[in-house]
Amino acid sequence: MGNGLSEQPSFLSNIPFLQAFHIAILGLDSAGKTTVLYRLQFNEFVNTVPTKGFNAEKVKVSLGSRSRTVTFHFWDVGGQEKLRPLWKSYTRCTDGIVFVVDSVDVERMEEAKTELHKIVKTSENQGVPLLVVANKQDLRHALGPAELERSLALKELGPGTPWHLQPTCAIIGDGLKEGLEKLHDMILKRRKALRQQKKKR
Ligand code: G3D
Ligand code: MG
Repeated sequence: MGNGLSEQPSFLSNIPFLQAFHIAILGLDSAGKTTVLYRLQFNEFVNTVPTKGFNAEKVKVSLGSRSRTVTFHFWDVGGQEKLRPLWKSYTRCTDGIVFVVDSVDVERMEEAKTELHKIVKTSENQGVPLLVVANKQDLRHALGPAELERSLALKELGPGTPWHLQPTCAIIGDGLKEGLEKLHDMILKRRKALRQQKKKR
């Protein structure tokens, strides 16, 4: 399995608007990962069933005030406990991680935090931009961004991991585009920094 970039001639990787970005969508089961994916792909709500393995979709999204079309390869990986060891394989060479959280599932917030920190801190994922999707904001009792930032201990991820927390409602699509814009910006910034580091060597 390779990421989109490895299939592209190297000159294309220097032209940001021609690139496809490889993104792993992770999170506990029932957080809303597949709903996020299909909302982005079809621009409508799709009734989901629990994901047994993974869903892979190539999605074109128009981003920014100039409506640039950006292609993302999303890998939506099942979040049940027995599937989580697979997450590592899907984040190998990934450009970004989307971690979806059910903002009302207070009981499993500690578990979500543990899984999030585990995957972000693996050596392959050092510095990979992270979008935390604080989903199900339409529900009463949903935790707000500040509470989620604290509960998930996002500040403890350290300065090496660029992250953004985005409140969303995947059912109607609220917040998803804004979140992707931020992720896209973080990815481009990281690539630029990596290119500059390479030149200095
Ligand atoms: P997963 O892929 O992370 O396992 P799913 O999660 O996308 O299958 O979603 C799990 C359930 O959460 C689904 O409901 C889905 O409709 C619901 N859901 C997803 N996003 C939102 C949201 O923003 N708000 C609300 N209220 N519900 C959401 P069912 O009933 O099919 O289990
Ligand atoms: Mg799913």
